[in-house]
Amino acid sequence: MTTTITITGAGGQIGYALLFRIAAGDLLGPDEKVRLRLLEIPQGIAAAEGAALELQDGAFGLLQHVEVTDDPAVGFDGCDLALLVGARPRGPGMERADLLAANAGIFGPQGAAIAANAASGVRVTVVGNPANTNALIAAASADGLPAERFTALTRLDENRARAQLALALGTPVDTVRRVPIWGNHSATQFPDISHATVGGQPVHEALEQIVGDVPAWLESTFIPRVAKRGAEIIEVRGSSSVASAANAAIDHVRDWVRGTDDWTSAGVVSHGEYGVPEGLISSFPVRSVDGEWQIVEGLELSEWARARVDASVAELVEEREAVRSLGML
Ligand code: NAX
Repeated sequence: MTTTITITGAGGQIGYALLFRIAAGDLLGPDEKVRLRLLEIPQGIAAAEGAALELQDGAFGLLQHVEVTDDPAVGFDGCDLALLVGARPRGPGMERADLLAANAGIFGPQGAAIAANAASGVRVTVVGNPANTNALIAAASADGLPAERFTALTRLDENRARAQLALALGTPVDTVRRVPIWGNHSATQFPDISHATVGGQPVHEALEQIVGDVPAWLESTFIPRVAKRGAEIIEVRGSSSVASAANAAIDHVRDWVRGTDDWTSAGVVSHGEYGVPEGLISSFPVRSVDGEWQIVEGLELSEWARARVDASVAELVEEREAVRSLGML
């Protein structure tokens, strides 16, 4: 079998990190051949073509074909998996409404091109920011495709949260489980440890031994650290998160296709779960079963957690309203 994978913004930083991992089999395993379509805007074509030359030089056994294009109809032709990475960054002096409008102008037409050209079972993952609302716009423009096929990446936030807990607890990261992100991929996101475990023990109990006042630690240290990690990386590295973002995108798509054995986080369409308004693409605790994300239902949220979820969801509602008022939804 060969899977066709389209990466938009393939000439950019995250695109560059993604391409080689996908070609090496990190996304779909060592037996699945891949065909890559690199979709760019004209200014990014040369960088994508350069990456395509390097892909040739990697002599990857699984890589069947690479195509570079600035035509969405060609880029999404027959596509099984789409990673929408290319987006309009916030420029100096740019208002939030301008940013939302500029991205609606990208993700609307891309959603339509996916519906018109991709394989009927296409699965779409939006990485480009504002990821949740961009996914919402793409889904709304994709006539005939269920909104469930459009997701936003919040796995990097979850990976960051699990890593911070592992550091605090002095334990390997794979022993820390069930740390969902709720809401928007933004500073309002809520990394939730209420149901988290470490080596099977509640994280809350384990943390108490180390930090004492857990609620205070969550408010003053953990949540801001996770939410502002992107800014910390920029400050230390002098450039935004790239390899960790590509890694999270690979985790997300791999789990979506192959399934999960526990909860993870993804921005998926709400059907009203946990009171999140229907149609929003919000991050939830999810499982992947038979190739579909399922929201983990029935979790108790404390009053404090509820307020955190509500604040982030309110931001998603505002973003949707802003795009609607521009007539772009
Ligand atoms: P770069 O600026 O390096 O690359 C973006 C690429 O997208 C450029 O090559 C540009 O030419 C291309 N592009 C722009 N508009 C396009 C369009 N309409 N069609 C196709 N390609 C287009 O950014 P990079 O560091 O790769 O980041 C990409 C996006 O990921 C940004 O929006 C960034 O904010 C977002 N991120 C999202 C994360 C998440 O967890 N959801 C984390 C990492 C990252 O911040």
